[in-house]
Amino acid sequence: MSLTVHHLQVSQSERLPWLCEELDIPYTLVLHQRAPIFSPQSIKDLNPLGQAPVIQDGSLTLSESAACAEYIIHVHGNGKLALPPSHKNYADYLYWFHFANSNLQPLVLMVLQFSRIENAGPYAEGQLERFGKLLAFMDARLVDNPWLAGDEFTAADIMTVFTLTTMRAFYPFDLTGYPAILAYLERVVQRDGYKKARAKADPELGLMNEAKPPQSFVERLKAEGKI
Ligand SMILES: N[C@@H](CCC(=O)N[C@@H](CS)C(=O)NCC(=O)O)C(=O)O
Repeated sequence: MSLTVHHLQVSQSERLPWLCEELDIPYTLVLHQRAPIFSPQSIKDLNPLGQAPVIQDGSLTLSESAACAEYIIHVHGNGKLALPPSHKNYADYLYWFHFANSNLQPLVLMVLQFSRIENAGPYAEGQLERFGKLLAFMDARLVDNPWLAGDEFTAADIMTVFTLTTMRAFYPFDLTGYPAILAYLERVVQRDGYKKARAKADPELGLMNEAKPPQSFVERLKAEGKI
């Protein structure tokens, strides 16, 4: 079977080309441009929810980046970048792999929506406070661990990094107060797999690992006269 990864540029589907580069497996990368903010018809034709990523493998079409990542790892990657139940860090691996899309990314999306509402109220303030706690929690984890699951780089890192980098073009949070996260991102952007994936998937984007947030995606569209 031959694997095709459909990547919506400037989006969390960047995880999958990065995974394929790290696994060093053959795949075809199809790039889709936002139109101008949401998915183009080409993604809607593949996924009724119109969300990326989408992968295709023979007759299979699959979405949800965590599901796609597990599929690619186990069907094409010989289990590499996932930790097995026998590994001492198995539970850490599971925790951080799921934390990315079950906690961190939904919370960022929530605080992004609240940031657009004036005087959003105590619930919004509570969520913003929780977001700060969550970053501090990740920072503490990364003080003594080079990678989220422990000593080894795993798919838990691939699931997480988008929210700390490219997502900041949508919700501009500053990482100045989180030195261990910044040191972690420095390790990430030094990886060949990350650099190769960025060059193929989003060549016009910087690495976005600095403390200050990158240029806003919406501001860029405005400057280009697209919205
Ligand atoms: N939980 C899903 C989220 C997918 C998702 O929301 N993708 C965004 C990209 S960041 C998207 O397709 N946005 C375009 C749109 O909704 O039209 C996953 O991890 O795959």
